[in-house]
Amino acid sequence: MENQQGYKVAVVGATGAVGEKMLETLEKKQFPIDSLRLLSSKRSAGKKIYFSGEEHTVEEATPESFEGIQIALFSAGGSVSKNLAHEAVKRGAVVVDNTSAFRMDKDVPLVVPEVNEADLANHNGIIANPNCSTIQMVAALKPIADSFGLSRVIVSTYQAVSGAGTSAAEELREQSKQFLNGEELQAELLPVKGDEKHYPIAFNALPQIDVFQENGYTFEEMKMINETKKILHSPDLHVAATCVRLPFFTSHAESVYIELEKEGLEVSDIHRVLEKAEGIALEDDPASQSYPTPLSAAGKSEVFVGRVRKDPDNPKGFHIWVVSDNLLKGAAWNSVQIAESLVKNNLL
Ligand code: L14
Repeated sequence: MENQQGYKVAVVGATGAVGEKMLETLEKKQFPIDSLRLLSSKRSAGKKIYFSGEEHTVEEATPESFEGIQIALFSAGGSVSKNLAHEAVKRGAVVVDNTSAFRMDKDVPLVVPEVNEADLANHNGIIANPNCSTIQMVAALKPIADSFGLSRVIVSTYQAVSGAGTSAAEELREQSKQFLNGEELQAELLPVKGDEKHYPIAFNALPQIDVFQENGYTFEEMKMINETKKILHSPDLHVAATCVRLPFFTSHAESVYIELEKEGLEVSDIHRVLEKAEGIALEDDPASQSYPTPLSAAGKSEVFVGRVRKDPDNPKGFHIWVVSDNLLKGAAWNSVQIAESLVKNNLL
């Protein structure tokens, strides 16, 4: 590492569900930090957070907060990123942004290091961290696409409430108690904060994550569609998504149907490339009922893959089941991994 002292790092959204995991991940992966600035909205300013045994006071994020900062990890919502990311860049920081604010911008690399690390070389100060559901899916698809060619992806997701923040997790907790006590369920937040209608998530399944678009898909579904094509450099790839929220706290699961260019492959062929792939853990043995679940993946960095099956009617088709911790590989760990990669490749 060039700078033995470490880097001047800011975390924006430090008190949020992802921010908390970013700090845990920086600590756990021993990212070289010289100084750490914790930033948030005005509402959370003043809170105390311990990092590596030292107390830090959270400050309100302003343009001046980024004076002297080298790496800024943003996860405080799209509007904060739109207001402050360029201010940070202007002051010399490289921004890793975990919101949808810049993901589809042409001059912003959208990166999952195992998949398209080389795209970082073209950054102009901002690097976007993809959507959580997209990250785990492309991590599993990339090695398969490289070996066998990929022409179509149809995904249905089973997503945890923590993706919508700590208040959504709290809503699930409260509604679960209400349900078990035979009380009426109070729905105030999900499926989308501020949207017109709210539905209970406890003991339910909601086919809406993020707001509806004009074409009838939700924004979460369109993020998966557009981001997948961008990350895999495959504008012609056919991608369709249905995103569903389920009542568990951590990890997203995905049922992914893929159509390959190559015909007549076996499950063992798919297993072979996944076993060798970086960041992927294959857990697939029907004989021993081995497959990943949201609970088994929670707290882990890997993307877990199981239930690989041949389509009985399409010689190019396969089904796979992909599970990963949405706050780790889906957010915090991927962002820190991008920061590590920037350091390693002298791109700060
Ligand atoms: O686009 O509500 O990064 O679970 C990912 C989590 C949007 C919200 C993103 C959720 C967010 C989504």
